[in-house]
Amino acid sequence: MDNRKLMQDGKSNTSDLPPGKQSHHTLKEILTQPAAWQAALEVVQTKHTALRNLWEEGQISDILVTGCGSTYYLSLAVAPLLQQQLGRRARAMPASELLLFPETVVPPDGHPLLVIISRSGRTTETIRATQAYKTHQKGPVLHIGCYEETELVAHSDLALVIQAGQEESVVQTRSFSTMLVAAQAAAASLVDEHRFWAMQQLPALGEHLISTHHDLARRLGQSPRFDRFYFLGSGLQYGLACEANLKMKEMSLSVSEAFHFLEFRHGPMSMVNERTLVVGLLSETARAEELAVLREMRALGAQTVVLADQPVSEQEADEQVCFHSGLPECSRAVLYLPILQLLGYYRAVANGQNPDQPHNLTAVIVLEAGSSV
Ligand code: F1P
Repeated sequence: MDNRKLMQDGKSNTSDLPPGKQSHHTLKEILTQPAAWQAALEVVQTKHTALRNLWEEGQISDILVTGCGSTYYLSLAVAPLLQQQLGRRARAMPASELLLFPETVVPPDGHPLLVIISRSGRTTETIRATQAYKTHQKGPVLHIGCYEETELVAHSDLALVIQAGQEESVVQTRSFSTMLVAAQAAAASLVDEHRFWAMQQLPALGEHLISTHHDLARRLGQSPRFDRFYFLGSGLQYGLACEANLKMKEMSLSVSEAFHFLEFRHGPMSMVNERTLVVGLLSETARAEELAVLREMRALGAQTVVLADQPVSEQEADEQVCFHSGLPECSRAVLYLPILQLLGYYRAVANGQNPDQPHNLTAVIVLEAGSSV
């Protein structure tokens, strides 16, 4: 893109330091994210009345959820959750699709709510998509982000801004999980106050998960056995599998992909061998079918890791991360993230990469005024 002007979002570039001396913002941000989840719950609580008014007065027919990169994958995780919880058709798309091909993603009629997810609130294609949507649609706009006083906040009817999610690292980790908690809490607060209050357990559950399984993530991330990684997730977990894949790919430059569980059999499993790590983000709904896929990949030589709320038998997987939350699937998606983020972080360090400043990437893609995208 000849006139694209990439903006460093004031990030400190630690790659100038010798590898052993780099202090990584990314690790600190991964380890401190549970505290930011508490802040997200408090923001949703303070905005509850405004959220309810937006929902009840908006005569919402559909829900569109959009973002870019990590926040597009967050949209993929949020849209099915909103459809399931709020009983409206919900669809996720990259902001560039909403901007460039609106007739292929915006319903021809009705009164859609547009949920705009953006850590910075400054990504040009997200802003332009929002501006175009407001010009042509009569639907309200809800923004979920980490910065106040941005263009996206200005274009939104309501903004859920969690400043505690802000990061020094280019890579989204704490911001991603914090915005996910805000989205899940917003849905819960609209349909079931008990479910919203039950989410107060998430920060403590996250702290316990990190302290219990940090070593597993480091061991697998540093293992020389693996030269390819596959993240499998279905239903509410597919978007999270895509984000786990992006963390591995952008931080460590590894061969890595995400698939729906059963889709993996239809071709991509041809890549599976003894140097493969297959990570399964288990659901409750399709647990048996998902475990069958993992057993097959193990038989092909892969090492398998299961992340689930309830434990599996040792015959089902080589390693497992259990949340033991007892929370419904729609409230606990964030618990999959910290260990997956740590896996990508330790792989990056093992590969001699600087996770704070991934190769070729910047914190925000800001295009010059008047430029084409
Ligand atoms: C969107 C985004 C990030 C990505 C990178 C470049 O930013 O694609 O998801 O990790 O930082 O920008 P935002 O709109 O969520 O601020």
